[in-house]
Amino acid sequence: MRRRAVIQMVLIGLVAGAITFAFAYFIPWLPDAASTQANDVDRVFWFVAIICAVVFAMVAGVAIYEGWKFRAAPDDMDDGSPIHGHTGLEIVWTAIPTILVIAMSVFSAVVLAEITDTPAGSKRIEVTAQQFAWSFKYSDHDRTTGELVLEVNKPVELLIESKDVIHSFWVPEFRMKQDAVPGITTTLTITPTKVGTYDLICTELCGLGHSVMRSQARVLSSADYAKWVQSKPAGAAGGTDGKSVFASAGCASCHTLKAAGSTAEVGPDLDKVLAGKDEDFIRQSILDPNAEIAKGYQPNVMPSTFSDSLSKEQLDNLVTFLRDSAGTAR
Ligand code: HEC
Ligand SMILES: [Cu+2]
Repeated sequence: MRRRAVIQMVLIGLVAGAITFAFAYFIPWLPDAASTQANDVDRVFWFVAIICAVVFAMVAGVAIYEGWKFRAAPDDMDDGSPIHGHTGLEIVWTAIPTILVIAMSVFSAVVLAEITDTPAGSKRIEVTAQQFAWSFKYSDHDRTTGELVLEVNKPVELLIESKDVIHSFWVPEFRMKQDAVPGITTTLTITPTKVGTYDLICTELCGLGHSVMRSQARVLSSADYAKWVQSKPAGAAGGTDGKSVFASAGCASCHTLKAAGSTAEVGPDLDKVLAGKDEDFIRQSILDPNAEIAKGYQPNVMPSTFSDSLSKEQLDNLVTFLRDSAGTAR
C-alpha cells in the first residue's frame, strides 16, 4: 500500500516535471547570448531555474496526490486525526533547501565577481546619456558616435555618465545593465562574442521621450572594425559637424530629416516645417522648444536641455546644417 502511494506520487511528480521542462526548454525565453558575460549570466539563470523546476515537480507531485487520495467524503463530518511532527522528515526538508540556497548564492557571487571584472587592456568607451539619446566616445581614436560600435572578442569598459536625469544602459543580448546617474561615473565591462547588430535600450523611465531613447550596438569583425576606425568621416572631429550632432543629440530619434536619413515621427517632419525658415527661428526652436509649440504637438516632449548639453560650436553647426538641408534633400 505504502509502496503504491510512493509510486503514484513519483509518477505525478514526473508528469509535473515533464510539463515544467517542456515550458522551460521549448520556449525561447532568452534573447541570443552575444557576450562572454551573457553566457555566465545564463548559466546562473538555468542553474536556478532547474533547481526550482525539480523542487516544483516534487511539491506538485505530493500536493496533487494528497488532494486526490485524502480528500474528505461529502458526508464525512469527523475532525481529522491528530498528527504529531516527523523529526526525520523535518530535518530533510530543512537541510536540502538550505544547501540549495547556499549553492545558488555561492554560484551567483562567483559569477558576479567574474562579470564585473575588467580584463587588463580593455578598450575604454565613454557613454553619455541625455534626454533622449546616447553618445559614445572612443578612447582608441578620436570619435563620437550615436551608436555603439564594438570589435568582436575584445573586452571594452564602458564609463557611463548622464547629463540630466537617471537613465540605464541595456543591450539584452549582452545581458549587462547599468544606470547612468548624473554626477557619478558608473562602469560596465562587455566582451562581445558575436558579430551582429543589437538593440541598445534606455531601461529607466527618464521622461516623455523615454520610449524613443534607443540606439544600436554594432559588433564588427576585427577587419571591419579596423576599416570602420579608418573610415572616420572628414571634418567630423569629435563629431561636432551638424549632421553628427543631429544624430548624437538624439534629434534623429524624434524628427524626420532626409539629409540625416532619419524617419522618426515623434516631433514634426523638419523637412516640412523648417523649409525656408531662418537661423534665428531654428536656434530658438532648439534652445527653447516650449516658446512656441508646433501645431498639433504637445509641449514638454522635446527636451529643453540642449542649451546646456550642446557646445556653442555644436549648436552653430547644427543650426547651419538644418538651415541648409531642411527640405532640400530628395
Ligand atoms: C523626444 C523627442 C524630441 C527630440 C529628442 C527632439 N525634438 Fe524637436 N520637437 C519635438 C516635438 C514633439 C516638437 C513639437 C513641439 C514643439 O514645438 O516644442 C519639436 C519641435 C522642434 C522644432 C520646431 C518645429 C516647428 O515647426 O516649430 C525644431 C526646429 C526641432 N524640434 C528641432 C530639434 C532638434 C535640432 C533636435 C536635436 C537637437 C530636436 N528637435 C530634438 C520632439 C523632439
Ligand atoms: Cu533614458
